[in-house]
Amino acid sequence: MKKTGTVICVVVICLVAGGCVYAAMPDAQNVKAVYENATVGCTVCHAEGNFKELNAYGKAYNEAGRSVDAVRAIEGADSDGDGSSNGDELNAGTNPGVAATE
Ligand SMILES: [Ca+2]
Repeated sequence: MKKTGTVICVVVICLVAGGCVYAAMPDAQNVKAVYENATVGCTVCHAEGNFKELNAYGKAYNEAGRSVDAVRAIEGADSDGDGSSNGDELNAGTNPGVAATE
């Protein structure tokens, strides 16, 4: 019984994580088109641990139109309010949607 629960848990985690990656692929590619060296995972746009919720960068990107032009349009903004622009953060490999990242 315990093994069945573990298998179900692993399948659910893979579906959730894979679903995020699959659903966000065009968005990740849009960011990579502008910031080739950016580390682009789910949490660039989504809240940590709650992929149904967008963080500040994700909301700005969404409102700007979810495109390569949207990435460029918000690169000078500081969505998470940590003093570094979204573009500088993506170049540096930090998360533009979470102020606590370095
Ligand atoms: Ca910032």
